[in-house]
Order: sequence, then structure tokens, then C-alpha cells
Amino acid sequence: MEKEKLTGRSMDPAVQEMISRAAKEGVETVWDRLEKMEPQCGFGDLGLCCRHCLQGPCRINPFGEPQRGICGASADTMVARGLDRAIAAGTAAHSGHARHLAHTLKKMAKGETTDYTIKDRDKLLAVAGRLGIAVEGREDMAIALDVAEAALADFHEKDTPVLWAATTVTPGRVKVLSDLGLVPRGIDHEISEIMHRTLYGVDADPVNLLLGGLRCGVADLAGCYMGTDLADILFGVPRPVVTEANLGTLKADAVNVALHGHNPVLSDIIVSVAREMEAEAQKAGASGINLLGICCTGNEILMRHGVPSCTHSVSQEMVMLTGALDAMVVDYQCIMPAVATVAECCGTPLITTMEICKIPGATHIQFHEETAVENAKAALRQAIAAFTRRKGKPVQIPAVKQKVVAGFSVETIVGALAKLNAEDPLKPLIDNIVAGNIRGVCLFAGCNNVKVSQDLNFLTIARRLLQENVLVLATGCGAGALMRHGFLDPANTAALCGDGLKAVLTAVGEANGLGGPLPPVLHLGSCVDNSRAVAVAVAVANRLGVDTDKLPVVASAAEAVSEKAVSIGAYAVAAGLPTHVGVMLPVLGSPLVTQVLTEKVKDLTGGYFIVELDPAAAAEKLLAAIDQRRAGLGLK
Ligand code: NFS
Ligand code: SF4
Repeated sequence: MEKEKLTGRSMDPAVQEMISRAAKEGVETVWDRLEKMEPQCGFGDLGLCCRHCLQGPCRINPFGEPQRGICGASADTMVARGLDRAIAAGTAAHSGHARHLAHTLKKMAKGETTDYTIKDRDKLLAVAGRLGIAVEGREDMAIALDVAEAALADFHEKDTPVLWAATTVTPGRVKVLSDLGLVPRGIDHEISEIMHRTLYGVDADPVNLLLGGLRCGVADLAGCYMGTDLADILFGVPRPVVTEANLGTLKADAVNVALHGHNPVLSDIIVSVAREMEAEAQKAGASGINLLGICCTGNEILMRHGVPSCTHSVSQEMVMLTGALDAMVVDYQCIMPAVATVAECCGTPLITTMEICKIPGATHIQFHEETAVENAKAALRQAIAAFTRRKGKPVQIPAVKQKVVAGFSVETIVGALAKLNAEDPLKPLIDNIVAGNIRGVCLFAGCNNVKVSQDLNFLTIARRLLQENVLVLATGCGAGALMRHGFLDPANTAALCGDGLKAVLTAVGEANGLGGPLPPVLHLGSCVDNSRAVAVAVAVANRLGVDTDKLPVVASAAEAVSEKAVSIGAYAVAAGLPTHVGVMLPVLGSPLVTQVLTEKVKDLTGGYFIVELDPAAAAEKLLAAIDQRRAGLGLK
């Protein structure tokens, strides 16, 4: 394939090599399917179609007739309804992940499973304390049970606000959200209410619909935050780890097992079981078991166990094309059904594990918390058997990998800063922001979208912001993109960062005995771990006695795909952040909705969306947003 076409598809050289291989072998990829799909529907692109009732489908012509759906719904109504449903879907996914962990915690606390333990007692006590659960003189398991019950109670409608929302933002934000009627009363309740109000013949007022969407967005923050808290209790708070990323982490002579999806509830068990099964793999003639992560399951096991991440998001099919993968074990979310087709071509077992995520062509091993270890062993045995069949056959593993330093939980960041000021750990960070050594903070989140050359937006924006001394945090496949290009390697801090930022990262690194700087970008974890970025912002805001909408903090989902990215964007805006989206949001069909999201909402929450498809222009807009916030705080 010509060079130009390859770089149009991905900026990652390992992925480019596999795209060429796919073309040579006649294997269809996500990029081929995009080509077949083009031109994509203009109505859908603008958000101007509706299938919410059986009189439809209806579509609105932005340039002429029809101007209304059959029921009379306007473009504004349609667009707002569509956006709301995306937020509800994203919220359902994040909170579904959290609820799964809450059930696991509960089963553990009640002794119904012995495959899980409390890995982080301090986190358990911290979360319980924040929720107002008594801890003094109580057994850990009793506290854990109360935390699990409190989590499950947050799903239903109740008279008190959702705890994981009300206790995780600044007091000022609680007031702002209360005044606007945006405090969720139950996570499931908010999702269900969106489905109700977007039904045929219910809410037609676009602004009212958008406010409902924002409240659901706050419920999404609760789901994400809960997901992080409970995973930390069960599997440990991430601490810095050194590992690697990209397809070069596959090993021809090992049993290569990729873990893909989101929830650590199974993958964390697989990590420990794999260590016990090394001998079994060696008996089959392998050098051992080589676990690899994809997408957010990859982030979870990378930050807690240093498991390398082999690829992310749009390039998930590429792992199989190496011919070296012996199993892909998936849980749920962001798993393209296409992996089953590639799996068949390449003879790689694809193993689904969750009741709600079965894929035609895959083998299913039903996972239960009660039999987690046994289920993990069954999956690994299939991989070992596949290795036996593969052994000796030629493989093509791109010789591309990057060093990665990850595992920056809030606890890690505060701990590292405490080495500079034990009394007041946030002071060095705040002092450097005030002095301008750190101009602001940007969180990169979200996916790789096939419509963008993979990683291009992340790389372009991050490069510019780092040069301008913006402290960059990253989660999800945004972190994945940056790690595959060396942005998580401290060796690149000097070259990538401006002088002020470089000095800060070096001072913190050296105070912590690293003998050098922190990496240019701090990896905060998976997508639910955007909660960790909120926690950092809230801690800084509380320390300064201001609200989060005053901070020089911005967010960017530069290559967003999933509805989860939309719900995260909604809570970033509800929290008061300028939030960039680098792909078309299906809202442009309604100038009113577009204006509310990009301007008017500023007057309500302080946050707003920046929709900018050109990454260079997006970087400038993010810098301008940071400078505006600095000026607001009286900083130069
Ligand atoms: Ni987030 Fe993480 Fe990746 Fe996008 Fe999917 S894995 S939850 S949705 S594609 S960043
Ligand atoms: Fe058409 Fe209205 Fe039905 Fe939507 S709800 S499909 S706009 S008639």
C-alpha cells in the first residue's frame, strides 16, 4: 500500500505494517469497511434523523423541506434527543461496569467468592470515610459490605442525591448543580428518565432536553468514580510501573494472550492465574505466557501490574494479523465484532466471557465471580492449546515498541508531590501554576476514530501543549495513543516539554529518587479513571478555595468514538471544563443546540464544548481557554 494511504489510516508504524499485511492477505479491516461505507449519510452526520417511533424514520433537510419530523419534531428537538440518548448509553456502560464491581465487592464481603480480597485497605477506608460510613473498630469486610450496598443504592431513585456525585465534586459545584437541578437522584433513574423524555411525544424543548442530558452526565461521573474506587479497593491503587507498549511486545515463542475490554474483574484474576500457569505453558514448548492489554482492560492491568499494552481502539484487529496471538479474551465494551472474522482468518481463538457480550464466531466461557480463577484457567488453557497448533509457523511481529512509565493515581501524584512539601503536597503544583512554569492542565481522553488518521490529533495537540508548558494527563485510548509514540517515556521529557514544565517534571522525578524526570504525559488509567482527573482538579480547587470552573484545566477527546466519550464530555462540561471534541458530534444540524453546547452552557456551569476537527487549531483553542482561566484568576 502507498505510504500516503497508510499515513492517512494510522500514524503508528506498527499498525501501518499490519495494514499492509492485511491488504496482502486479503483480510478486510476497519479502514476498508469505512471506504465501503462512504459517503456516510449527511443527515445522520448532522444529527437530523430520528427513529424513535414507528412512523419514522424521519429526517430533516437542513437546506429545504422537510423541516419537521412526521410528529412535528424540529431539528432542535431531534438533535437534542439524539445527544441525550448517547449520554444515557455512555452512562449505562460506565455505571454497568461499576455495578459489576459493586456486586463483586458484595459477594467478597459476604464470603460468596474467595477469589477476591481487599487489596487496598487504605482506599477502602478512604472511600468509606468520604461516604460517611463508620470505620472505627469495624471489620474490613463489614465496611466493604456497607460500601458495596451504598454503591448499589446509588443506582435507584432516592430522596438523597447520588453519593458518588455529591461527595466527589467541590462544595461550590454541588451548589451550582443543585441550583440548576442537575444533581442526579439515582444513576439508573437518570438513564431511564432520558429514555422516557426522548420517547415519541414527550420532551420537545431542546434546552430542557439538554439539561436532562447534563444531569445524566453528572450521573455518569458518579458511575466512573465508583468504578475507579471499587476497582482500587479490590485490585489496588495503581503505583508507578515501567512497561512497554505496541505490537512489538508480542513474543513469537510465548503464549500470547490479549485481554480486551474494560472491567478488571476478570482480567486482574487472569494476571495472577497466568503466573501460576507458566509451567503448563512451558510444557507446551512456549517460553511462558505473555499477557498483553488492549483498550481499557489493557489500561487497568498495565497500571496495576505493568502488563504491556499492545494496541488500542481502532487497531484492535491488527494484533491478530501478526499471526502470533494465541487468544483474545474479551469482557465488554469497544470490542469490534470484526475481531471474530479476523480471528477466524488467523486461527486465533476469540473468547467472550460476559453474559451481555457474546460475538458470533467466538467461543464463550461464562465468567462468574464465584468461579473466577477456574474461568481464567479455562481461557488460558485454550490459549496454550492454540499455541501448540501455532508453534513453528511464521509470524510477523512489527519491531516497534516504546517504554512506558504509568500508574499515576491521585494517591501517587500527591505522594510524589509530598516529597517536595510533606505538609502541603498540592502547594508545589499550585506554586508552579501561579509562577507560570505550568501554564495549565489538559486531560486527553477517549478513543481512536477511524475517520482520523490514528493518533494524529492526539500527537499534534499534545506536542503543542507540552511545548507550551501545559501539564498533560491522559486516560483510555488517548493514553494509549500517546504511549505508543513515546510520550510516556521519561527519556522524551526533555525533547517534548517546554522549559517550565521540564523543570517541574524533573524536580518531582528527582525528589522521588527516579534520577530523572517524570514522563512528559502522566497516565491516569482507563476511561472510568477520568474520575482521577476530576479528583485532581477538585483537590486543587478545594485547596485554592475556588470552584473547578475557575481552574486553567481543559479536556480533549481528540478522536472520540464511543457514546461513553459523549457522556464523559457531558460531565466535564457539567464540572466546568472547556472540553474539546476532535470529531464531528452529530449536533450541527441544530444551530440552537450547537450554540447551547459551545457557548450558552458557559453561563450555567462554566464549562463548554469546543468542536474543532483541525488538531493544530484545536491546540490553539485549548491554549486560549487556559489563558482565559489564568486571567480570571489574575495570573499572567
Ligand atoms: Ni474509552 Fe476505553 Fe478506548 Fe474509547 Fe473504548 S476502550 S472506555 S471508549 S475506544 S477510549
Ligand atoms: Fe419521526 Fe417524530 Fe417518530 Fe421521530 S418521533 S421518528 S421525528 S414521527
